[in-house]
Amino acid sequence: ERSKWPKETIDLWNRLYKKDAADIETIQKSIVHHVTTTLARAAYNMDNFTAYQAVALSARDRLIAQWNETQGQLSKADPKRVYYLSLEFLLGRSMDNALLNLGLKDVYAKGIGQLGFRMEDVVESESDAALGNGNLGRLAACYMDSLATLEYPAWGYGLRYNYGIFQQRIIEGYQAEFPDYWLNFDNPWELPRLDISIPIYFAGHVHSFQDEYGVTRHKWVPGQSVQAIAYDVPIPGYDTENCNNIRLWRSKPTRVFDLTSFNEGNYEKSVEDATQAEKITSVLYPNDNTMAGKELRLKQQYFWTAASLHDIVRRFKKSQRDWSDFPEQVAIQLNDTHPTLAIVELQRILVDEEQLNWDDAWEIVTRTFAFTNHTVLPEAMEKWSVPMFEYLLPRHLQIVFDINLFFLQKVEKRFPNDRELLKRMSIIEEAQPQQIRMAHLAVVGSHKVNGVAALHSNLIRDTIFKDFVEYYGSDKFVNVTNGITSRRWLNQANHKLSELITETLGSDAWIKDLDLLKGLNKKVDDKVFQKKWMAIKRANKVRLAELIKERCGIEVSPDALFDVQVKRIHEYKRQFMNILAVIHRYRTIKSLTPAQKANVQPRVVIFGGKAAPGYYVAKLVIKLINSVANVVNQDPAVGDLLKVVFIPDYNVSLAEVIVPASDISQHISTAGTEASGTSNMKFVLNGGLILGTMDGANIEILEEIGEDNIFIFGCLAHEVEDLRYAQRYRGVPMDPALQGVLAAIEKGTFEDPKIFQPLISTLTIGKDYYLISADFASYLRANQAVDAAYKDQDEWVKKSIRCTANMGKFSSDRSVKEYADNIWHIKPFKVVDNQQID
Ligand code: F55
Repeated sequence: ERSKWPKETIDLWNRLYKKDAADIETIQKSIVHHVTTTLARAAYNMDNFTAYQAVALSARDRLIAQWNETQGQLSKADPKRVYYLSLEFLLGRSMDNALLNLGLKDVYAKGIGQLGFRMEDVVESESDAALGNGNLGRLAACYMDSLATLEYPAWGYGLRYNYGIFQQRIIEGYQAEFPDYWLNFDNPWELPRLDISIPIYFAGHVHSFQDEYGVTRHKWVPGQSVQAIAYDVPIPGYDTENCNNIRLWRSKPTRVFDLTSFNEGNYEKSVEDATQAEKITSVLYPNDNTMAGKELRLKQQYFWTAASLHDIVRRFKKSQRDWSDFPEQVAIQLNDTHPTLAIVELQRILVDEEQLNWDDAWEIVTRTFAFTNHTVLPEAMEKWSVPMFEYLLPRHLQIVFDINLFFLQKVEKRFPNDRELLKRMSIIEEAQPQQIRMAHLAVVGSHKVNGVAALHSNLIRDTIFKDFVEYYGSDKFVNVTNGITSRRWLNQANHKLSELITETLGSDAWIKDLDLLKGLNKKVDDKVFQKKWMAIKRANKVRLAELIKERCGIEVSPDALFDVQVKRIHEYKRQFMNILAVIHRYRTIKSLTPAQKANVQPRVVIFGGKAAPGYYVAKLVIKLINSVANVVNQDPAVGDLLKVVFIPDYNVSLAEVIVPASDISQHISTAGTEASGTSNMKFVLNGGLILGTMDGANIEILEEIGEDNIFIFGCLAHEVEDLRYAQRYRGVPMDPALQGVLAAIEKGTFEDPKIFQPLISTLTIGKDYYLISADFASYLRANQAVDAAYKDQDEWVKKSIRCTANMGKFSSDRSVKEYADNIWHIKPFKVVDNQQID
């Protein structure tokens, strides 16, 4: 025990334990030290990747020091903490961010420059940590950055997948998936905690008995066990000593169980069991916004929530407080329904293991959890089949049924004799077999439920959670509009623009207070400033053009309008509508006289994004884009007037190059389907304009930047239902321009039309669920408005500056503060730069 050490021992520690100085020589020494010892390389045998590893190890030493200091001071003060449970953390690269947040970017750049390396090359040697599908996972990463920067005591909990989101290659125009084995080379950004090993159980049966007071109690007698091993990823805040943590769990076989099968003489089975155990954290499920319903996925969810809760409860118990204080010390945020089992697991711990009575336990549980919903799409709603759930988690199933029973009894009391209402609100769906509705369980087990943009939060109140709003009252259902971190998405990704902004505002305080960007509004008409602004955009476009040349072999002109749609491929996001409009544009250009062609605004249409491997129609969209690109890009009648590009393997670090280079980006989901969108925020923050629908956060972006600086088209969310109805039952004809486009595909303009038949049939009258036909005419008009506006470069630059200037609201610092104040009720805890132990 440290507190029992004699004074001399403490003094000795304090003399030896000194934070490293941040001068160039100390830094270089530490890099060289890691090259020659940790990496066992000679200086002359060093490449960019080795340099990256050495810099990473050197930065990591400092992160560990900050991490230790933060966690030590937190343990002592023991303030309320928030735990962010997310199955996905899409962190991307770490090095640039770590150096920025440590405040050591410049000195490291100089240091390695003198050692013969360029910082850009070293930074680019790092591969992405891609433990996420899309912006649900990226949101978690932005929130972790903001939590640390705002000095909130917060931990993330997730899984350490061996394989992140698959790597996408395009083969003959089709998506092909390849494994992303990102741990091939050691990951310097994680700290393995091999000593933290938590047993996690599955299957078995429930033992019921009477306790000494004659009360019936239940005990789970599990049939299988695995171990959860902790890996910690330090998350430093920007310009602070605080360093938070993301704890990722990895599954490992349990020794005892191996030996049991081994002793039975069944060696093969013991090895097989071990393999099954390791499989749990082997791979990230690659579906976004669709539910797969696989047993292994349920195992992942329980493994992760049980390990995390075990850890949280252990930390709470150290303080020897009363259980009723638990919600005063712990807030747990559920990132979508994926961690909803945590609600059941905490109730099980409190009732079965800590012997609390049901109602006291349930009060603690519901005061602890809050739930973020990210979608209203029916196919994305998580449901688990009762038989499968019962086999893996027999005791948890009983608890779910009890939670449901007590809940429905209360509903019945408030709204008597309404069987339809009970059926609608039940956590159990009466199907064959029965299904557990995880969203209902999450609502019932939480004290706050939030959507991720104003429209979306209103929609969930009016649709999927309508009955619950009536029962609980509307205070439980709140909005927290998503945000993005200005550190990664402006300062790092667009460093030149960032420098111009700092120079113009006279300070870099905007990096931590994004509303300060408003100061740029007074520069909108400043010609010198405009020129600098456009020069930076052009340089970013040149950089992207080089990347396109290198990765796709396509030559594009940086003087053309860069039109970008990068995001997961999904029918509701309507990449299909985009490529159909590109075909329309192509056909129009082909019909023009040379004189008319001179007036056409040249455009490069850039696509990127992954389709879920089992999502056939989405994969056909990728094929169509590539087929169209093939024809258009080689047509001499078109030349530079139109180029079409599909950039393979879209990921976070590609986004960091693409986002700052866009003139227009497309966020064109059918109104009411995109919960928020966050890339829309990234593009506008970087001075790119939006072509979009009145959906998700587009609406709030419009409110902030003004309608003159955004191109909006299409039907509104409240019109969607009527439009679908009209289409289905009143035989509304297909848009004529769209008919022309489909005819062109069908006559074989872009490869064998048979390939695309399943895609085209999604537009059959009455089946066009995402309303491409209904929105097509206004989409084409909006595209023309974009062309016209871009031709007026004097006005365009003003729009671009106004975009950036008015994006302060969309900082994830603002979002996180709203969560902290209104949902978690936690306060910042400032770590003091104290290098002494005591
Ligand atoms: C991943 C797995 C499952 Cl099972 C379901 C959904 C996902 C997923 O990746 N969802 C996702 O990314 N949702 C998005 O969340 C963003 C952050 O809130 C929103 O901006 C976006 O609108 C929403 O689609």
